[in-house]
Amino acid sequence: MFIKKIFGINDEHKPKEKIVWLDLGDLGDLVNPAGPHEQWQDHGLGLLRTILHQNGVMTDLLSTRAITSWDQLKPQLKGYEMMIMNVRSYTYPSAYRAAKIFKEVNPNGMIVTGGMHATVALDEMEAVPEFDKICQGPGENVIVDLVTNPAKHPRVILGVGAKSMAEWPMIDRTLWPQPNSKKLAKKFSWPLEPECGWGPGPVVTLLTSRVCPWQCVFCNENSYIPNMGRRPVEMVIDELNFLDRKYGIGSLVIHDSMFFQNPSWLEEWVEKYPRKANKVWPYWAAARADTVRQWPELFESVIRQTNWNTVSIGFESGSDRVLKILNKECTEEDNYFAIDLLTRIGDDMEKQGKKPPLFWSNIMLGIPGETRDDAFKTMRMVKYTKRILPSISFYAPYPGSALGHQLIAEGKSNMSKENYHRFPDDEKVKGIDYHFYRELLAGKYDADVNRGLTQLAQNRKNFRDALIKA
Ligand code: B12
Ligand code: SF4
Repeated sequence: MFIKKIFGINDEHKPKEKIVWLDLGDLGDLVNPAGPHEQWQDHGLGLLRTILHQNGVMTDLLSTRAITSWDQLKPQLKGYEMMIMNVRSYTYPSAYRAAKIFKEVNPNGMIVTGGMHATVALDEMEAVPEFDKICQGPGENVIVDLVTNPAKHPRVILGVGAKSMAEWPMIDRTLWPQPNSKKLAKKFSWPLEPECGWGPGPVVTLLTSRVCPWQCVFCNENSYIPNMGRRPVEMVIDELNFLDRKYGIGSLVIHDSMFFQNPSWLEEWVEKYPRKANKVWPYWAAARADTVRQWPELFESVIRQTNWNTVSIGFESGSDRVLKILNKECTEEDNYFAIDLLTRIGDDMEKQGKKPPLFWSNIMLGIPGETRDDAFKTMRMVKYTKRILPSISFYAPYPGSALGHQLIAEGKSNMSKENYHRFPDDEKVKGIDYHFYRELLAGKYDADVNRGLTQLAQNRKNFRDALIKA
């Protein structure tokens, strides 16, 4: 009972405020998480709650990740006049279920929603009568008015965002949900975040830019996230130094969809981060193979001088045919160029007694149109890479993306409002031979995959564990 009281897992939760923000995610992710990435905090929630509180609109916070059964949510939600949620496609099932529960216990209460899913799948949001307000697009310049004067707004609202991330306040990280078990709290480092194997904790997750301008058909977020200016380098460093003084930082995860873009910003980063940050913390951040090939010197100096030690690249596929299907605008050659360059830099750093950087490599399998030979080439590229943390997933047709919309329209998507998830073994598209892919990952086709690889590369095997929930 004592532990239950401390961490709030009880039926006695009493509203302090009239409004509650419900953080969304799988049950138990802040109690006994299945993996590290489920514990990352939601920057949309953090930013908008910060803005609300700075404007005197106070909210309580609850989280579906902090409970372990839906029954626990009912008594917690009772008594609120308003519930706010940031709904992404992968949290839509939780939002849907929570909305039903909220209305059951507060029939006169109002539910205000926003987030990616509202932007890309409005029809699905509108079909849920419990969602009283649905805001598409960015919310930073509309949230206060919407929450304080909801009657003024129609059911579907077009959000208003900042022109530049320079206008965003620093997120008050204490407004994020806390881990809800003694065991997790010990290693979480709240209000910073736990380490996930990329760098030492406490971890600071941050965003320096919002939109990636490319148009990969499985993603193309620039079709639904309005363009906005990048956060100035100095502001990023000031925030990090502030957090370091207050909590102590171990490493960073830069959540930008595409960190390695905009050379002038990166040059300034190379110049200022090593000089002005309290410490040159190692970090995880994303690039594309073609931008690495376009600006190899810049890539090398960002790696060497700013301690960019986990380079996330969405290689996606090792086959030109599939890269074309995906409109990745990267070729097999670009991919191998980036792999060879990072290997060379890593070997050199190792010789100097430094920790070599490695790839966090996003790979997709089960893409419509992919042949077995394409998949062998992809696995061959994964095995070829010397220093790699592969993150492999079966392609999922998300709304918002061109290919996702097409497959949904053709009735080929298996994702539904009860299950939008990307569990490793989920079969997300009709007509894909998932049995073959599972066997491929288990090594059954190693003879085909290994063709042309050195013995050392051939020895890298069994990638079933690399299938992450993503
Ligand atoms: C960081 C990130 C992650 C992190 C952390 C997620 C987290 N806990 O927040 C990790 C790595 C774990 C992750 C994982 C995944 N992610 Co992700 N992720 C992102 C990323 C890069 C940034 C999110 C972010 O912080 N944005 C900044 C904040 C400020 O924006 P925001 O939350 O959308 O909020 C704004 C508006 O939506 C709006 N708003 C939000 N809520 C509300 C509420 C109200 C009332 C109002 C008025 C407005 C409003 O106002 C906010 C300010 O403008 C985005 C891409 C992007 N650039 O946004 C993808 C993105 C959200 N992820 C996506 C996906 C698909 C995934 C994965 C399924 C795997 C993948 N990458 O393919 C997994 C699923 C994880 C899981 N099962 O739990 C998609 C979602 C698509 C969709 N249709 O919903 C995105 C858009 C990327 C993409 N283009 O594919 N992700
Ligand atoms: S997959 Fe990566 S490169 Fe392609 S549009 Fe999305 S964020 Fe940009």
